[in-house]
Amino acid sequence: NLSRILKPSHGAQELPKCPKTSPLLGGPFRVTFPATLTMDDIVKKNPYVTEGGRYRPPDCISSHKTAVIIPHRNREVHLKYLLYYMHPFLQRQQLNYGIYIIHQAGNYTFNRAKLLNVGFKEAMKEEDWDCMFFHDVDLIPEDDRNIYTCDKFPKHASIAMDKFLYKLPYKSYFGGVSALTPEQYMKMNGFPNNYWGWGGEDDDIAVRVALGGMLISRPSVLHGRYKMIKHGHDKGNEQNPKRFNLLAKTRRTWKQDGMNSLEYNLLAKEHLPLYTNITVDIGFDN
Ligand code: UD2
Ligand code: MN
Repeated sequence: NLSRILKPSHGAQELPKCPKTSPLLGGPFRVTFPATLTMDDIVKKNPYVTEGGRYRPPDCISSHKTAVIIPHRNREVHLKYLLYYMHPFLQRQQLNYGIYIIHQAGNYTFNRAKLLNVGFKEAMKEEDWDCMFFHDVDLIPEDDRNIYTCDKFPKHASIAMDKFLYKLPYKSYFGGVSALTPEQYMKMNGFPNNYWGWGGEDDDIAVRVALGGMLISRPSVLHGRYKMIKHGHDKGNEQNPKRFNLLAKTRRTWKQDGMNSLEYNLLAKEHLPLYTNITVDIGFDN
């Protein structure tokens, strides 16, 4: 039977499964910020990254599908350095991954948690991700063994940051970088939509984890290390004066406010060489 002989062989299906621990992992690495780096340099350094900032290992089948979701406005330089480190870092972990930048359009007050909700929704429309990493643009991991996969419980990954002298600032701290499966995310109705400006939303998310009946998982303090690129306070992200009042009400509001009440206007979705850029109008506080 000729047709059978000529059937194209699907190379990808013949690849072996990736090993449980990637042989490409190193340990700690030094994070510096080369002055002349351009986006084009980063593209050239990552020949296996495909449009939209997607990657799968060329030589084995990974059993992990991780989306990295980054809230963003007006931090182009931070974004460049994050991408410079993040792509090779995730590749050494042999993950299938995609990077999404959620760009808040306009000049209204910034809303990190709502942008993360948008990122979750839009990323899940594209692919059946099994783990979402919610990632500040200015945090660079410093150790390969900080594995970007999800745990049994929502994971807080950035537990040891240089700005807090590599210690957890307080016990329920959940800011910076966290990772949830879609199931964990939906169990807590996602993140709050009503924190406009700086602060409080990360604590609200930690409370939601508990209200959703879950614990917080953390990597080893030796591995969950990050450098935060130094920055001042952004214009348009002033401290949110309502944050304490909002936090006091989370227990009563979390079931009404979150993924099930999310409204936004998608303005653009671009599959750029190093990431998928989602530009969104999320409205404003009233
Ligand atoms: C802390 C938390 C952060 C968040 C914030 C309070 C750490 C490491 N992180 O960060 O997760 O809870 O407090 O809201 O402790 N952003 C922009 N453009 C802006 C403003 C913010 O892109 O104009 C994004 C960006 O990804 C940034 C993130 O929002 O990393 C958090 O804002 P921040 O870096 O100004 O706040 P920071 O460092 O106090
Ligand atoms: Mn920051």
